[in-house]
Amino acid sequence: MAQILDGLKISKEIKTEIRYDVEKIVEGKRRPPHLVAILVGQNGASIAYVNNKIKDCREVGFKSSLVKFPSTVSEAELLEKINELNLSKDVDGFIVQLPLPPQIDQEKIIMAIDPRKDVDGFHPENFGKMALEMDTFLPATPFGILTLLERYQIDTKGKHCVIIGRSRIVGKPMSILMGRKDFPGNSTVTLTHSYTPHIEEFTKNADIVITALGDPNFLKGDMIKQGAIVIDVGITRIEDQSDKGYKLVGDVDFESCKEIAGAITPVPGGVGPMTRAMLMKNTLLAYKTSVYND
Ligand code: L34
Repeated sequence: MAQILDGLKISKEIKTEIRYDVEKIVEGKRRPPHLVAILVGQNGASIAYVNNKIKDCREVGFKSSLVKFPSTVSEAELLEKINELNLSKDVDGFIVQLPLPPQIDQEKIIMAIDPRKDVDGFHPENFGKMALEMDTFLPATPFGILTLLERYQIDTKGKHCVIIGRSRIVGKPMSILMGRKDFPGNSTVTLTHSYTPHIEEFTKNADIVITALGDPNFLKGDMIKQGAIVIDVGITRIEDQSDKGYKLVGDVDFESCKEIAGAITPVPGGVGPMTRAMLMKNTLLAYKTSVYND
Protein backbone atom coordinates (compact mmCIF):
# COMPACT_ATOMS: atom_id res chain seq x y z
CA MET A 1 0.00 0.00 0.00
CA ALA A 2 1.42 3.33 -1.15
CA GLN A 3 2.18 6.22 1.17
CA ILE A 4 -0.53 8.89 0.89
CA LEU A 5 0.80 12.35 0.09
CA ASP A 6 -1.69 14.30 2.17
CA GLY A 7 -2.13 17.65 0.44
CA LEU A 8 -4.87 18.75 2.80
CA LYS A 9 -2.64 18.25 5.83
CA ILE A 10 0.39 19.98 4.28
CA SER A 11 -1.78 22.85 3.02
CA LYS A 12 -2.97 23.43 6.58
CA GLU A 13 0.62 23.50 7.82
CA ILE A 14 1.52 26.09 5.17
CA LYS A 15 -1.50 28.22 5.98
CA THR A 16 -0.55 28.13 9.68
CA GLU A 17 2.96 29.36 8.78
CA ILE A 18 1.47 32.18 6.67
CA ARG A 19 -0.97 33.10 9.40
CA TYR A 20 1.92 33.45 11.84
CA ASP A 21 3.70 35.78 9.40
CA VAL A 22 0.56 37.88 8.94
CA GLU A 23 0.09 38.17 12.71
CA LYS A 24 3.57 39.65 12.99
CA ILE A 25 2.84 42.09 10.17
CA VAL A 26 -0.37 43.27 11.79
CA GLU A 27 1.28 43.53 15.23
CA GLY A 28 3.78 45.87 13.56
CA LYS A 29 0.83 48.13 12.71
CA ARG A 30 0.95 47.37 9.02
CA ARG A 31 -2.06 46.46 6.93
CA PRO A 32 -2.51 42.76 6.05
CA PRO A 33 -1.97 41.48 2.48
CA HIS A 34 -4.95 41.88 0.13
CA LEU A 35 -5.89 39.38 -2.60
CA VAL A 36 -8.61 40.05 -5.17
CA ALA A 37 -10.24 37.26 -7.20
CA ILE A 38 -12.17 37.91 -10.40
CA LEU A 39 -14.85 35.34 -11.17
CA VAL A 40 -16.66 35.37 -14.51
CA GLY A 41 -19.87 33.40 -15.06
CA GLN A 42 -21.53 30.52 -13.27
CA ASN A 43 -19.17 27.55 -13.70
CA GLY A 44 -19.86 25.43 -10.60
CA ALA A 45 -16.25 24.27 -10.18
CA SER A 46 -14.87 27.80 -10.59
CA ILE A 47 -17.34 29.14 -8.02
CA ALA A 48 -16.30 26.43 -5.54
CA TYR A 49 -12.56 27.01 -6.08
CA VAL A 50 -12.81 30.79 -5.78
CA ASN A 51 -15.01 30.61 -2.68
CA ASN A 52 -12.42 28.31 -1.13
CA LYS A 53 -9.67 30.80 -1.98
CA ILE A 54 -11.62 33.57 -0.25
CA LYS A 55 -12.07 31.29 2.78
CA ASP A 56 -8.31 30.58 2.79
CA CYS A 57 -7.66 34.34 2.89
CA ARG A 58 -9.80 34.64 5.99
CA GLU A 59 -7.96 31.72 7.61
CA VAL A 60 -4.51 33.23 7.08
CA GLY A 61 -5.60 36.76 8.01
CA PHE A 62 -5.51 38.34 4.55
CA LYS A 63 -7.99 40.87 3.31
CA SER A 64 -9.82 39.52 0.26
CA SER A 65 -12.28 40.76 -2.32
CA LEU A 66 -14.36 38.84 -4.81
CA VAL A 67 -15.29 40.64 -8.03
CA LYS A 68 -18.03 38.89 -9.99
CA PHE A 69 -18.98 39.44 -13.62
CA PRO A 70 -21.75 37.77 -15.63
CA SER A 71 -20.67 35.39 -18.42
CA THR A 72 -21.75 38.07 -20.92
CA VAL A 73 -19.05 40.50 -19.71
CA SER A 74 -17.09 42.23 -22.47
CA GLU A 75 -13.33 42.13 -22.81
CA ALA A 76 -13.23 45.92 -22.37
CA GLU A 77 -15.03 45.73 -19.03
CA LEU A 78 -12.64 43.08 -17.75
CA LEU A 79 -9.61 45.02 -18.94
CA GLU A 80 -10.90 48.12 -17.18
CA LYS A 81 -11.19 46.24 -13.90
CA ILE A 82 -7.70 44.79 -14.33
CA ASN A 83 -6.30 48.25 -14.95
CA GLU A 84 -7.98 49.51 -11.79
CA LEU A 85 -6.50 46.63 -9.74
CA ASN A 86 -3.06 47.17 -11.30
CA LEU A 87 -3.11 50.78 -10.07
CA SER A 88 -4.67 50.19 -6.65
CA LYS A 89 -2.18 50.69 -3.79
CA ASP A 90 -4.49 48.64 -1.58
CA VAL A 91 -4.24 45.47 -3.71
CA ASP A 92 -1.13 43.25 -3.52
CA GLY A 93 -2.19 40.53 -5.92
CA PHE A 94 -5.12 39.38 -7.98
CA ILE A 95 -6.23 36.46 -10.11
CA VAL A 96 -8.69 35.99 -12.95
CA GLN A 97 -10.13 32.52 -12.45
CA LEU A 98 -9.96 30.40 -15.61
CA PRO A 99 -11.61 29.27 -17.84
CA LEU A 100 -13.13 32.44 -19.33
CA PRO A 101 -16.13 32.56 -21.70
CA PRO A 102 -15.37 32.28 -25.44
CA GLN A 103 -15.83 35.99 -26.29
CA ILE A 104 -12.87 36.82 -24.03
CA ASP A 105 -9.32 36.46 -25.31
CA GLN A 106 -7.55 34.77 -22.38
CA GLU A 107 -4.08 35.82 -23.54
CA LYS A 108 -5.12 39.47 -23.73
CA ILE A 109 -6.45 39.32 -20.17
CA ILE A 110 -3.33 37.66 -18.78
CA MET A 111 -1.07 40.10 -20.63
CA ALA A 112 -2.93 43.02 -19.02
CA ILE A 113 -2.10 41.94 -15.45
CA ASP A 114 0.79 43.81 -13.84
CA PRO A 115 3.44 41.05 -13.47
CA ARG A 116 4.15 42.28 -9.91
CA LYS A 117 0.54 41.48 -8.96
CA ASP A 118 0.29 38.29 -11.03
CA VAL A 119 0.11 35.89 -8.08
CA ASP A 120 -0.97 33.09 -10.45
CA GLY A 121 2.39 33.38 -12.21
CA PHE A 122 0.63 33.25 -15.61
CA HIS A 123 2.02 36.42 -17.22
CA PRO A 124 4.66 35.65 -19.90
CA GLU A 125 7.20 37.77 -17.98
CA ASN A 126 6.77 35.57 -14.91
CA PHE A 127 6.60 32.39 -16.96
CA GLY A 128 9.85 33.40 -18.67
CA LYS A 129 11.53 34.14 -15.35
CA MET A 130 10.41 30.76 -14.05
CA ALA A 131 11.81 29.03 -17.14
CA LEU A 132 15.15 30.82 -16.63
CA GLU A 133 15.21 29.91 -12.92
CA MET A 134 14.96 33.54 -11.81
CA ASP A 135 12.99 34.48 -8.66
CA THR A 136 9.32 34.96 -9.47
CA PHE A 137 5.79 33.75 -8.69
CA LEU A 138 5.50 30.08 -9.58
CA PRO A 139 2.07 29.02 -10.86
CA ALA A 140 0.15 27.74 -7.86
CA THR A 141 -0.52 24.14 -8.94
CA PRO A 142 3.07 23.32 -9.97
CA PHE A 143 4.33 25.20 -6.88
CA GLY A 144 1.97 23.08 -4.78
CA ILE A 145 3.28 19.85 -6.29
CA LEU A 146 6.90 20.90 -5.72
CA THR A 147 6.11 21.77 -2.12
CA LEU A 148 4.37 18.44 -1.55
CA LEU A 149 7.41 16.57 -2.94
CA GLU A 150 9.69 18.72 -0.80
CA ARG A 151 7.78 18.26 2.47
CA TYR A 152 7.59 14.49 1.96
CA GLN A 153 11.29 14.48 1.04
CA ILE A 154 10.64 12.62 -2.20
CA ASP A 155 13.91 12.16 -4.05
CA THR A 156 13.64 13.67 -7.53
CA LYS A 157 17.31 14.00 -8.51
CA GLY A 158 18.16 11.87 -11.52
CA LYS A 159 14.67 10.35 -11.57
CA HIS A 160 12.60 9.94 -14.69
CA CYS A 161 9.52 12.15 -14.43
CA VAL A 162 6.72 11.62 -16.95
CA ILE A 163 4.11 14.36 -17.20
CA ILE A 164 0.80 13.80 -18.99
CA GLY A 165 -0.72 17.01 -20.36
CA ARG A 166 0.92 20.22 -21.61
CA SER A 167 -1.47 22.94 -20.38
CA ARG A 168 -0.12 26.39 -19.66
CA ILE A 169 -1.12 26.20 -16.00
CA VAL A 170 0.10 22.70 -15.13
CA GLY A 171 1.85 20.42 -17.63
CA LYS A 172 4.12 22.89 -19.37
CA PRO A 173 5.41 24.72 -16.28
CA MET A 174 5.70 21.41 -14.40
CA SER A 175 7.91 19.99 -17.14
CA ILE A 176 10.25 22.97 -16.78
CA LEU A 177 10.28 22.93 -12.98
CA MET A 178 11.02 19.21 -12.62
CA GLY A 179 14.02 19.60 -14.90
CA ARG A 180 15.48 22.67 -13.20
CA LYS A 181 18.72 22.60 -11.25
CA ASP A 182 17.21 22.60 -7.76
CA PHE A 183 15.34 20.45 -5.29
CA PRO A 184 12.70 19.32 -6.09
CA GLY A 185 13.95 19.11 -9.66
CA ASN A 186 16.97 17.64 -11.41
CA SER A 187 14.69 15.03 -12.94
CA THR A 188 14.86 13.77 -16.49
CA VAL A 189 11.53 14.93 -17.87
CA THR A 190 9.27 13.48 -20.55
CA LEU A 191 6.27 15.63 -21.48
CA THR A 192 3.53 13.50 -23.02
CA HIS A 193 0.24 14.71 -24.50
CA SER A 194 -2.69 13.81 -26.74
CA TYR A 195 -0.41 12.96 -29.69
CA THR A 196 1.89 10.67 -27.72
CA PRO A 197 1.39 7.10 -28.97
CA HIS A 198 1.32 4.33 -26.35
CA ILE A 199 1.56 6.58 -23.28
CA GLU A 200 1.88 3.46 -21.10
CA GLU A 201 5.30 2.79 -22.66
CA PHE A 202 6.41 6.02 -20.99
CA THR A 203 4.51 5.80 -17.72
CA LYS A 204 5.73 2.22 -17.12
CA ASN A 205 9.30 3.52 -17.13
CA ALA A 206 8.63 6.54 -14.91
CA ASP A 207 9.87 7.00 -11.35
CA ILE A 208 7.43 9.90 -11.01
CA VAL A 209 4.16 10.28 -12.95
CA ILE A 210 2.24 13.57 -12.93
CA THR A 211 -1.18 13.41 -14.60
CA ALA A 212 -2.98 16.59 -15.66
CA LEU A 213 -5.36 15.67 -18.44
CA GLY A 214 -8.86 15.63 -16.95
CA ASP A 215 -9.71 12.07 -17.95
CA PRO A 216 -11.25 10.26 -14.93
CA ASN A 217 -9.39 7.12 -13.78
CA PHE A 218 -7.12 7.21 -16.85
CA LEU A 219 -3.94 5.93 -15.18
CA LYS A 220 -4.30 2.29 -14.13
CA GLY A 221 -2.06 0.25 -11.86
CA ASP A 222 -0.68 -1.79 -14.77
CA MET A 223 0.57 1.42 -16.43
CA ILE A 224 3.05 2.27 -13.66
CA LYS A 225 6.11 0.63 -12.22
CA GLN A 226 6.47 -0.75 -8.70
CA GLY A 227 7.22 2.04 -6.22
CA ALA A 228 6.45 4.94 -8.59
CA ILE A 229 5.46 8.34 -7.19
CA VAL A 230 2.03 9.25 -8.59
CA ILE A 231 0.76 12.85 -8.55
CA ASP A 232 -2.87 13.30 -9.62
CA VAL A 233 -3.73 16.82 -10.79
CA GLY A 234 -6.94 15.87 -12.61
CA ILE A 235 -10.20 16.72 -10.91
CA THR A 236 -13.44 16.01 -12.75
CA ARG A 237 -16.95 16.36 -11.38
CA ILE A 238 -19.07 13.31 -12.03
CA GLU A 239 -22.78 13.47 -11.29
CA ASP A 240 -24.07 11.01 -8.72
CA GLN A 241 -26.90 10.48 -6.22
CA SER A 242 -25.14 12.16 -3.27
CA ASP A 243 -26.43 15.32 -1.55
CA LYS A 244 -23.93 17.44 -3.46
CA GLY A 245 -25.06 15.85 -6.73
CA TYR A 246 -21.52 15.03 -7.84
CA LYS A 247 -18.27 13.41 -6.81
CA LEU A 248 -14.70 14.41 -7.64
CA VAL A 249 -12.65 11.93 -9.65
CA GLY A 250 -8.97 12.23 -10.49
CA ASP A 251 -7.00 11.11 -13.55
CA VAL A 252 -5.56 8.27 -11.48
CA ASP A 253 -7.40 5.01 -10.85
CA PHE A 254 -6.59 5.19 -7.15
CA GLU A 255 -7.68 1.64 -6.29
CA SER A 256 -5.37 -0.11 -8.75
CA CYS A 257 -2.48 2.39 -8.50
CA LYS A 258 -2.29 2.46 -4.70
CA GLU A 259 -1.19 -1.21 -4.69
CA ILE A 260 1.73 -0.55 -7.02
CA ALA A 261 2.82 3.03 -6.30
CA GLY A 262 5.34 4.01 -3.63
CA ALA A 263 3.45 7.21 -2.88
CA ILE A 264 0.27 8.73 -4.29
CA THR A 265 -1.87 11.87 -3.96
CA PRO A 266 -5.62 11.45 -3.34
CA VAL A 267 -8.44 13.37 -5.06
CA PRO A 268 -9.87 15.28 -3.31
CA GLY A 269 -7.37 16.30 -0.63
CA GLY A 270 -4.20 16.13 -2.72
CA VAL A 271 -3.01 18.73 -5.20
CA GLY A 272 -6.17 20.93 -5.03
CA PRO A 273 -5.69 22.26 -1.47
CA MET A 274 -1.95 22.68 -2.18
CA THR A 275 -2.81 24.93 -5.15
CA ARG A 276 -4.79 27.18 -2.85
CA ALA A 277 -2.10 27.27 -0.14
CA MET A 278 0.52 28.33 -2.71
CA LEU A 279 -1.73 31.15 -3.92
CA MET A 280 -1.64 32.45 -0.33
CA LYS A 281 2.14 32.10 -0.35
CA ASN A 282 2.45 34.05 -3.61
CA THR A 283 0.17 36.78 -2.27
CA LEU A 284 2.33 37.13 0.83
CA LEU A 285 5.38 37.38 -1.42
CA ALA A 286 3.69 40.07 -3.56
CA TYR A 287 2.87 41.98 -0.38
CA LYS A 288 6.40 41.78 0.98
CA THR A 289 7.96 42.92 -2.26
CA SER A 290 5.56 45.87 -2.63
CA VAL A 291 4.88 47.31 0.79
CA TYR A 292 8.34 46.86 2.25
CA ASN A 293 10.05 48.35 -0.79
CA ASP A 294 7.77 51.32 -1.05
N1 L34 B 1 -6.56 31.82 -12.66
N2 L34 B 1 -7.55 29.74 -12.75
C1 L34 B 1 -6.62 30.55 -12.22
N3 L34 B 1 -5.74 30.14 -11.27
C2 L34 B 1 -5.79 28.86 -10.81
O1 L34 B 1 -4.87 28.44 -9.93
C3 L34 B 1 -6.76 27.99 -11.31
N4 L34 B 1 -6.93 26.70 -10.84
C4 L34 B 1 -7.34 25.65 -11.77
C5 L34 B 1 -8.58 26.15 -12.51
N5 L34 B 1 -8.51 27.57 -12.88
C6 L34 B 1 -7.63 28.45 -12.31
C7 L34 B 1 -7.37 26.41 -9.60
O2 L34 B 1 -7.45 27.23 -8.70
C8 L34 B 1 -7.65 24.50 -10.82
N6 L34 B 1 -7.72 25.11 -9.50
C9 L34 B 1 -8.14 24.43 -8.32
C10 L34 B 1 -8.16 25.06 -7.08
C11 L34 B 1 -8.59 24.41 -5.94
C12 L34 B 1 -9.02 23.12 -6.01
C13 L34 B 1 -8.99 22.47 -7.23
C14 L34 B 1 -8.56 23.13 -8.38
C15 L34 B 1 -9.51 22.47 -4.74
O3 L34 B 1 -9.64 23.10 -3.76
N7 L34 B 1 -9.82 21.16 -4.79
C16 L34 B 1 -10.35 20.43 -3.65
C17 L34 B 1 -11.82 20.10 -3.82
C18 L34 B 1 -12.66 21.30 -4.04
C19 L34 B 1 -14.12 20.96 -4.32
O4 L34 B 1 -14.81 20.47 -3.40
O5 L34 B 1 -14.59 21.14 -5.47
C20 L34 B 1 -9.55 19.13 -3.52
O6 L34 B 1 -9.53 18.57 -2.43
O7 L34 B 1 -8.97 18.69 -4.52
